Amino acid sequence: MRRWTDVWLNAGIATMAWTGRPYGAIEEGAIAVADGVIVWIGPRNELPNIDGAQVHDAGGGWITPGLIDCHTHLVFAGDRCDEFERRLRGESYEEIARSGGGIRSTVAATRAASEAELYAASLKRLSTLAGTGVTTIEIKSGYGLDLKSEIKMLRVARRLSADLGVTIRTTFLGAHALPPEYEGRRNEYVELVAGPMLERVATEELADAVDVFAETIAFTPGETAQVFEAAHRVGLPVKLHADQLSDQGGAALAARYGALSADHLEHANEAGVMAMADSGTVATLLPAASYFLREAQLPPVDLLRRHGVPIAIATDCNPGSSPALSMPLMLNMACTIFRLTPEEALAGVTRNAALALGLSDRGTLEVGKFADLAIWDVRRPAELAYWMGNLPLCGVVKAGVARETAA
Ligand code: DI6
Ligand code: FE
Repeated sequence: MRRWTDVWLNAGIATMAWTGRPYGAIEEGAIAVADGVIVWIGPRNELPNIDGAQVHDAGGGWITPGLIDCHTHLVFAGDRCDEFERRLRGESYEEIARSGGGIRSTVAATRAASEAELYAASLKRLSTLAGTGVTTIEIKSGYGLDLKSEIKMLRVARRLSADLGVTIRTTFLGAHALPPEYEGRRNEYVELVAGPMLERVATEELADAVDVFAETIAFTPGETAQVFEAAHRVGLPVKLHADQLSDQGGAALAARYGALSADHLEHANEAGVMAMADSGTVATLLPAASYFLREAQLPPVDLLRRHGVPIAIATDCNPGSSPALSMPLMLNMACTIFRLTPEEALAGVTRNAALALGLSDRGTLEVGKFADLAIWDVRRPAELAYWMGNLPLCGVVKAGVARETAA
């Protein structure tokens, strides 16, 4: 038998695995780890001899899988607090976007920032988010919108993973908005994204997936398909910002290309949801964006449940529609605004978030998976979705190694 290096004891364990029990829970559990991977998990009173292993006392709370934020735009320069104030005075998100603000104003700031400045600003946000129990995060490009600046963003995202004990998956989102210099020349920009930009990103292995913002203020279904075809040619899976502000048939489009996830989905229709169920596409819901934009239309949670589409929950961390940096707050919002159960919400930031990133080595606590753990000072798992602005986190373990936490 492989030597166990570490054992965690004295906690309930929400494994989030399919065991038939709520949360896949083990009331008084133990987890043994070797080489960063879980080698034994079960009730403490069945734990074999642990001689030689370092024993960690989890303090009588609950252990969950390390949280996974599967949709962020965390690398950007500047902020859009001024637009927040404009919206409070009555302007809409779309009006601000059409008047040259919105994504374009972050593009100007991000292009102007040096790689070092962009890294420093992003590192601060990442360490805040990581300090809320996050061990894996996806980061999209999409505020560069020219070859040089998109590459700069993706390089910063890749480099960020080094110090903080967080796995970073990167997504190329060149088709986030039409850059101002391409006004009136949409085709040329889409060809640039689907051609030279994507080729460079693929050659330098800077992205793990490709995303498009399909929306009236962004890209059409036809343009989206063009980028998706190109992504498949270079062997990258796709994701889609789908049906956020209007029904663009985005859910069905994502499904047609076997997308890992379709995200937002407030205005998705039932045919699209059914297509997602068939293609195994995850629905990533972003409650903080709904909240921050005061979007009245809620995503079709009942349809997603009825058709068995896995639901993930993410921050959508970005300066325009979701300046969110706390995963436990997302759990609360997913329940309060979208009416998910606390168990569904927790599955959304663990098991289903891993699916949305195409990762089968994490997201649940089972033998063979990475020992990415979050340790919480709570009496039962539903409490994780209950508190607002309180962070009952007492430890994070990344691949078997205890990580410094802000908590
Ligand atoms: N949908 C969003 O919610 C973000 N991007 C997107 O495609 C918003 C990005 C921004 O406003 O800066
Ligand atoms: Fe987004």
